[in-house]
Amino acid sequence: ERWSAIDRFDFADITYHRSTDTGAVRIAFDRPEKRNAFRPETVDELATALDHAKRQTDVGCVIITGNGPSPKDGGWAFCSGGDQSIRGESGYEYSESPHDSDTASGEQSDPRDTEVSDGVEDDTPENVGRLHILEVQRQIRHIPKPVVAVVPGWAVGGGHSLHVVCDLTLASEEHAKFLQTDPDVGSFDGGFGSAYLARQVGQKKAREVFFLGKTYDAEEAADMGMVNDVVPHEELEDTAIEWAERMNEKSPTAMRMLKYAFNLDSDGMVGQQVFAGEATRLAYMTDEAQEGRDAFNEGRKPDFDGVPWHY
Ligand code: 2NE
Repeated sequence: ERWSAIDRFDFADITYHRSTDTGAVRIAFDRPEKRNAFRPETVDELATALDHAKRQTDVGCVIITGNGPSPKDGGWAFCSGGDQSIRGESGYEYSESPHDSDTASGEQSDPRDTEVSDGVEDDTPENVGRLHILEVQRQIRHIPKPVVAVVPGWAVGGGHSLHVVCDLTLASEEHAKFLQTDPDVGSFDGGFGSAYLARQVGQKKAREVFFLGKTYDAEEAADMGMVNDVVPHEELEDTAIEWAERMNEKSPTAMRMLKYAFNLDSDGMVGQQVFAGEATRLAYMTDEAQEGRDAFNEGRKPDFDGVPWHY
């Protein structure tokens, strides 16, 4: 009753809900028997849901979590990273018939579904290994509203990096566990998963996370500075909704500008571009900018007389 399904999508690896109380959506990994490991299909679905969430102008908060417990052993997980069982030579591979009836058929069409007509070269992309979870990391980073990682269990490998890149992390007191296995499986997130983590917890601790591969419980992760709060497992979702309600009471423009301001010093020129885009949007809303537009459209010189040079 807290959430209602957004059923315009036919997702197989995630679930996607809208809060019935406040402007929040809940995107959840839904492969609990694999500790919510992601495969390329999962990543496509995440990308579709995040893009949809971005466009909802009455949604001010995105919650990313993992469904559970596992029907096999009762274990909980946020996400255990890339599914190692379908990892090929250069990345994670789609299954043989990736978009069968039991897989995603969201609004975004599968780029490999290109029709081939006589005389037209088959430009269906090959099923090469994918690492496009990194594109999802950038979506989380650039979506103009806070993203909260709600961690009900294991956050491991690429799943750990996903919580790192989210704006806030809320963890289950009993079940949340944080672990970096990247170098155990010959992988390395050399971007946000490590460098941005170091900005959160400091260089020594971030190096410890990767180099020693220790498992941290929720309290330890909070003490390190990579988790904002720890609550009893049964209170996780209510707390996430409370956070969403608090954030939804704030000025959307201020929240968006703050998110991009926080990103700016670790996003380089891209961060500047994103921040500047929002500054341009604000400028477009002024009489001054509208006079510039109108003058062009009316074929006259713009009249900026009377516009103050603010100081
Ligand atoms: C997550 C962890 C620590 C859980 O351990 P435990 O003991 O609670 O569960 P168990 O028995 O290991 O796992 C339960 C089932 O889930 C599967 C397991 O194989 C097992 O399956 P069954 O034996 O029941 O059939 N499972 C769990 N994680 C999986 C995974 N990632 N892929 C496929 N199957 C998985 C423990 O399971 C663990 O350490 N998992 C591996 C974590 C890992 O190494 N992830 C990949 C890191 S690299 C990455 O994510 C990445 C990146 O760094 C950059 C770009 C893209 C991806």
